[in-house]
Amino acid sequence: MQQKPFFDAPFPDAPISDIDPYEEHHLEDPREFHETLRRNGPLVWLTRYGVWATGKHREVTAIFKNFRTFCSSRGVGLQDFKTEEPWRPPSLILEADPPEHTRMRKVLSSVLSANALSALRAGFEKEAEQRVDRLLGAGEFDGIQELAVGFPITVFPDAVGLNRENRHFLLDYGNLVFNMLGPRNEIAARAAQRAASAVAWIAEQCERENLADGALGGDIYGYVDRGEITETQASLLVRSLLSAGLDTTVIAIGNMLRCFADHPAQWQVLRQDPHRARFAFEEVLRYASPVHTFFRTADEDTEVSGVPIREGAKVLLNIDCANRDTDRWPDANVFDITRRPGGQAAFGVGIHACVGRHLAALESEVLLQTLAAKVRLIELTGAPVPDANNALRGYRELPMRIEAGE
Ligand code: 4MI
Repeated sequence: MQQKPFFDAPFPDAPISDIDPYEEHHLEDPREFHETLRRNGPLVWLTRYGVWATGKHREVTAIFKNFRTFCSSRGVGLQDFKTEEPWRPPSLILEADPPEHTRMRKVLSSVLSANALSALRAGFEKEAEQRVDRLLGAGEFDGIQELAVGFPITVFPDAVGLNRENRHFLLDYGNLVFNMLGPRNEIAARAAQRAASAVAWIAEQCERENLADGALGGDIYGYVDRGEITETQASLLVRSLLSAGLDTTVIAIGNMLRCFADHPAQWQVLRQDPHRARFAFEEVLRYASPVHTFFRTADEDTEVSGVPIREGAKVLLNIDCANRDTDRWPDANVFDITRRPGGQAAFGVGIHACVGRHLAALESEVLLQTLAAKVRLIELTGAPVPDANNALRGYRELPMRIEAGE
């Protein structure tokens, strides 16, 4: 048998653990890893990977906010871009620090502002209504295929301005992007195999001539015409939309369906007052965070909550554990859409906090409101099948049915 790697603790008496959070069973059910993080907190050294890890809300938030010391330009996965070659040209926004990050962020945040997106709502509503109406007569169906994938895979590429062919490549590519944030394990290898044709296809879709006018992709190229970014930068920013925009919302919607199937009383609370959809979505993100892990890299010697951290150290930020931190929310393990889940970390915190969050919220909110208006009951009809991913936590299958009701 292959010897497991072992990275010595960086100082005597450092809290250490040999748990491997990237084993498939931990990715599918993180409770044991979360327990390890809590027991050893606030930071624990993972001997299998030679990285620090935290799942405390306070430390996760503090490290996200301290973007100068804990940089993103050395990669936000397990790999250090300073010492290892990234698998693709780094993202100009996710894997960048100020001042370069700031310029790119400005472009995407105006293209993706709540205001710029409001014109999309009516089209999203129409698509959601047709889909829900069809499923009301369908009996048992797979909530992942029919809703979590089916809805965003139509509205999102339309919003970006992609043509209609080969859209399934978007899922394969996103799956690869997120799996490559972890170790080069079996899961990453399978993702790479599946995405073999998707990588070149994505690069092609990012070119100006393949993007419809009057959609988000074209809006990004508008900044080239005004001399604010180069053509190459524009294509990489479109790549960021395509990397981040689909798998995340697919997982979020799947997790949302599971939350409400498991908590029928909360479904009734929402149906009484569909305007709660926006808060409900935030609570889903807190309770079942789609992105479980991002890293930062210490770009200088520093310390966090008394723990010394050396330059070059990677820190694993376990977002879904932080979002269940009972020091932050005494009833963190209760799914309650009436809470104000302010401070939940699923979109990240600080300068890198999700720039596409208004689009994600619009998609989820429209689907949720449509369901709330037409559906009395969301019910699982079989066991959900978890989808092990090195950075995302969600389901591959969600057998379910929905019941019509005013
Ligand atoms: C939040 S996930 C994510 C964000 C940005 C990118 C990929 C994933 C990118 O490629 O810029």
